[in-house]
Amino acid sequence: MEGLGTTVTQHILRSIGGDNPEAAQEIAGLVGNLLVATKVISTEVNRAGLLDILGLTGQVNVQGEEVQKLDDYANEIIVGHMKTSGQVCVMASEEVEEAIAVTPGYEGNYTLSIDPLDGSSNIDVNVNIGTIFSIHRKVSSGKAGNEADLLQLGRTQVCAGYVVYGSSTMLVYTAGKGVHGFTLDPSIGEFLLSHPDIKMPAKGKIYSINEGNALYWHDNTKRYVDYLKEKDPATKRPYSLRYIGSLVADFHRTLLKGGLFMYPMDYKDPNKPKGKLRLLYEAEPMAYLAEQAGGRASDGTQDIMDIQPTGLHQRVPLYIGSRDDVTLAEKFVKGEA
Ligand code: P6P
Repeated sequence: MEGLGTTVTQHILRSIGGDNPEAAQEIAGLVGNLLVATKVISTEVNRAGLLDILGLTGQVNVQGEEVQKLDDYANEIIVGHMKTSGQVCVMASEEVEEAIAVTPGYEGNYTLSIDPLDGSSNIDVNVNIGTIFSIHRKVSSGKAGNEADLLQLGRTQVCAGYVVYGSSTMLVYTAGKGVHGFTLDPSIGEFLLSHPDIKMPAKGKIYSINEGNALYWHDNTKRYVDYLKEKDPATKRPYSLRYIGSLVADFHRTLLKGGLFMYPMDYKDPNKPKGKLRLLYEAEPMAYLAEQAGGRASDGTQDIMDIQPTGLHQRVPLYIGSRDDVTLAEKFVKGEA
C-alpha cells in the first residue's frame, strides 16, 4: 500500500528541506499550527447553515448565547492559536486594525498576515469562502516583531496559500517550489496531497469581474473587457464570464482553469480612485501562488509582488491569472493596446 498519502508537513520538508532544513521545519510547524485552526473553522463554517436553519441569525441563540459573526470567530481562532505557536513574531489580520503581538516567550522567526474568512458575506448563500495567509521571515532585530516585519514585498514571502471551505475543504499553498493542493480527509482530520504541482494555462477563456461596477471603471479597463467580449475564435473570444464574489473561490477556479480575475481601480470618487482588495493578505499571497503556477499578478501597471507595502490594510487593484491574459490586460490598462 502506498501509505496514507502525503501530508502537508511531509510535503513542505521534501520541497524545501534540502535548501534549508531548519527553515523547512519551522515553516512546516507554522503551517501545521495554522491548519489546526482552519479545521476548527471548517467545522464551524459547515455548521453555519444549521445555525441559520435554527433561526440563529448570528445575534443571540436559543441558549441566550451571543453567536459570533463567523469572520470574527475565525479571526479569534487563528490569532488565539498562533500567538503561542512559537513560530510567529507578529501578525496582521483583516479583522484587526493594528499589528498583533504574540504571547511573550513564544516569539518566532516569521510573520503571519491573514484574511481569516474572506468572502464571509457569502456564507448564508452557501458559497465557497476561505482563509488566506502570507508568511515572511522576520527582518527586524530583537525578539518581538513589528509593523516593518509585516510591510514586506510580496517577492520576499517564504510561504503563502489559502484554505477554501466548500464541497470539500482544501489547502492550496506554495513555499517557492510550485503550487500544491491538499484535501482534508474528515475521517482522519488530515490534509492529504490531492493536486500536486498545479500549473495555470498560459492563456484562458474565462474572465472574472464584477460587471456591476462597469460604470466606475477607467475607460482602458472598459476597452479591455469589451475586447474580451468580441468574436474572434483564433483568440478564444468571446471569453466566458464567471464571477462568484468570493476571492478564494474565483481565484481557485482561475488557478485550475486559467483566464483572469480582475478587481480594477474604482473611480466612484474620481478624486480618490482606489482598489478594493488588500495588498498584504489578499493580493500578495494570491500573487505568489499565481507566479509559482506560471501565471502573473499585476495592479495594472506593475507586478503585485514588487509593490512596497506602506500600510497593513492598503488596497490595490488586482489583475491575476494566466500569464498572457494578465500581460494583455496590463497593456490595455496602460493604454498600450
Ligand atoms: P464585490 C469579499 O467581500 C471580497 O473581499 C472578496 O472575497 C471578493 O473578491 C470581493 O470582495 C467581491 O467584491 O464588490 O464584487 O462584492
